[in-house]
Amino acid sequence: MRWRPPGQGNPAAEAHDVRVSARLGLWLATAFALCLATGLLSHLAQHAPWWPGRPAQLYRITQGVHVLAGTAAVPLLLAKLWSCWPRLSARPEPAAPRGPAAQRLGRRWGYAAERAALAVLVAGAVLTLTTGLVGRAGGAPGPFATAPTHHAVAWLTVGALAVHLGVKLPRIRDGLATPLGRPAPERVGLSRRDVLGGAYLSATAVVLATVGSTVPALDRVSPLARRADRGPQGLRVTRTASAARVTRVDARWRLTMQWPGGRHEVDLPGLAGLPQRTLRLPLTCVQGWSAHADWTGVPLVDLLAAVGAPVGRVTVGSLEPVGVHRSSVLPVERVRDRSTLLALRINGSVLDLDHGYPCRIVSADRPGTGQTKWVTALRVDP
Ligand SMILES: Nc1nc2c(c(=O)[nH]1)N[C@H]1C(S)=C(S)[C@@H](COP(=O)(O)O)O[C@H]1N2
Ligand SMILES: [Mo]
Repeated sequence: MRWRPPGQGNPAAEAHDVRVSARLGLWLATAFALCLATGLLSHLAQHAPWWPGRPAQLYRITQGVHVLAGTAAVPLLLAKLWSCWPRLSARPEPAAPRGPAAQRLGRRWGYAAERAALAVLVAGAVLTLTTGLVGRAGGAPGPFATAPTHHAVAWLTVGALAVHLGVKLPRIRDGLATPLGRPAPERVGLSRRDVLGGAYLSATAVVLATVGSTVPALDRVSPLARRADRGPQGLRVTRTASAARVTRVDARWRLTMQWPGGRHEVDLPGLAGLPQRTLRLPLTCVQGWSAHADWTGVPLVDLLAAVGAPVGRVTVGSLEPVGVHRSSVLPVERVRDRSTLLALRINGSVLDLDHGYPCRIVSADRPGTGQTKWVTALRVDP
């Protein structure tokens, strides 16, 4: 179905016309582009050993923007789908009955391909945002792997979006270049401006409602933000000790360090007796929230030197019996960095059990998944 100038079509369809869809599409594509760029950066922060770890706030910003742009995309996508709906179900204009058979066949296949890409785009966008929201809420329970699903459907969406933009470019250009105009007098229902205004307002509202999780200074304007300062010792806790089934740490606790050809055990007074370093660092979760604290502990590299261990990749083990984040791996670049601490204190006092007592990893610009709590073992692979 070709787009008709207003006045020529159904007067109830004003809000569905291509000027509205194109403008919503522009904002939605901007939000998706931000999500893609920051998603890739966050992925590197999680997985690339060469990720610099500086500035210490980098992951906090990339992941915060990622989650906020994804959140803003939800009302934009709903409005966009609603505005395009009549055209989604439209049939193509019949091919000229007397045209060459090959041309008619080509048109039919072209149409089928475009529709298939559109189906992937709609399903992919809905699934990407849904899995993103589930991840933001802490992940799905059970074996459903939220993050890999999110990544896979995001790539499908990006591919389908590229096809869609390529096919629709002339129409998008038209739609954006045509002024919104006054509401048609015979209009029924919402005007173009109503729909756009509503969508922009909702996108702004959901961002403001949650921005405080990422930018603690704004948590007054964010009723839905999870306050960073609500928790033991003035810092929120995502995974409590009881949830991780770490109920108590007894006096026999030792940190066991192992490397090829060597092994050393140190108790808590032993660790506390080593030279300590205090750093103000953010703790950032993939869910988008982040919080700052002063962390005091032994730089990991100093600890290795003190016990005569070589420097290498370090696998960190915790007291947590099960759970995906009970262990983590620090690439050697991170181990060498003196801002990677085995932290014993938070804001000046001994870590609460919920914060990882007796010690936890805290490293600059490291995604939360690697800030392992309740550490009990370090294995060094030089
Ligand atoms: N042992 C252990 N350490 C862990 C986790 C965990 O589940 N178990 N969760 C990690 C994640 S995903 C985050 S975001 C941070 C959050 O720290 P918090 O639970 O103190 O808020 O801890 C990390 N350290
Ligand atoms: Mo996390």
